Amino acid sequence: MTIGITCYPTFGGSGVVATELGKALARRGHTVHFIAYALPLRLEHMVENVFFHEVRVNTYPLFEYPPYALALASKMIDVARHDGLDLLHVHYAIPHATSAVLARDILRSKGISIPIVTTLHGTDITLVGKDAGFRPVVEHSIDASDGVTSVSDWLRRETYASFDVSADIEVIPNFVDTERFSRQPKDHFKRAIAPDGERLIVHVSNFRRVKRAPDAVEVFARLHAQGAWPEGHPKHGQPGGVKLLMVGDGPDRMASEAAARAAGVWGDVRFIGKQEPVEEILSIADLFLMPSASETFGLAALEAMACGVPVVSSDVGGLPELNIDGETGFLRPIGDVDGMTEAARTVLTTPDLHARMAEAARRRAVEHFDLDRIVPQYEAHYDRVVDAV
Ligand code: GMT
Repeated sequence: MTIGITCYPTFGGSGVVATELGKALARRGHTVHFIAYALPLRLEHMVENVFFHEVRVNTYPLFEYPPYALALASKMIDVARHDGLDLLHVHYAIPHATSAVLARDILRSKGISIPIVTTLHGTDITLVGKDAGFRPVVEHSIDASDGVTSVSDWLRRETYASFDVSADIEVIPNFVDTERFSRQPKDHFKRAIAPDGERLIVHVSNFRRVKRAPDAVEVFARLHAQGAWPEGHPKHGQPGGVKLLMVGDGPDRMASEAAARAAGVWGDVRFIGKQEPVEEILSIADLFLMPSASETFGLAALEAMACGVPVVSSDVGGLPELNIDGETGFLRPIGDVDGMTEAARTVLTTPDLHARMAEAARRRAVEHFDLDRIVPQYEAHYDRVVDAV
């Protein structure tokens, strides 16, 4: 098939999923055309059958707000016509699904039929989409799509509960390349950060409010004060024994840095900004913290699990579909910093439990969320949609 993919090309789960999907589809013989305002972040190498079309919005003094949705629809029409698209797959409802519906309807009026598939990722539904001003547009864009998928069962239920939509939403969970995301020998890197054999805790996010990044620092500070040296270590029972890596950047970075200073753990926390390849960092992690207030799926946690890292997360949204409490890590209520600290301490100080959870995390990623298991589900969805129009 020749497939057009539109996504946000930034550090964000939906863009990562869209880009990895496009690359995987290309490896499986499809031709993929990315249509976005910038080159998607993980589209770093030239691939023979992958193309990129930049959406440019002309500025004009009259436009206080550049009409991106219209520029995107126009580019979709252009690519569909000249590159012979069989299907357009858009990630994130706003405004991508809306632009796609417009593009499809214009093309249809010219006798060209191109079905569209919309994948819902979360904040398009939970935050942005519930804005009353957007509601009718989001509902129409979902219902007018030829196929709709959601990255977790929770999001599917949430969409039906929050919106008046009747589209049949298929759950196709997010995925990870478990070959690329696997534990690599990076001991020198680990020794540089944790020279005394401290356990390394990692948080990866875009530091938006919803991620509650300062909670990760707070959990770390409490663990540090109580001590998290593993059983059998000469310092077991003493304070310390942990280091924290904060990966990513965004609005709450300063608040997180302030929390680390206020708690007196600044010397044991490193804020390292946006990083690729993240699998190298995850390869030296002992625990992943995801204290989010809302999380449709938690792709960053899945990438950690694939690298054999147990996860302590909040029990919100789609996280219980990914992180199995007591098996691959622990789930605690939003904002339960004490509970998360206790859970993290249990995993870090009990080597047997840590090894069991690390193995279970990797196994769950491989058995349920591997790219080769999930990408064919998208292909089957495309086939059904194309056959139906
Ligand atoms: O989490 C974000 O702020 C980014 C957002 C996005 O749309 O890029 O992530 C959402 O989609 C990811 C990929 O499907 C999911 O793994 C994240 O859980 C989801 N984020 C939220 O629901 C907050």
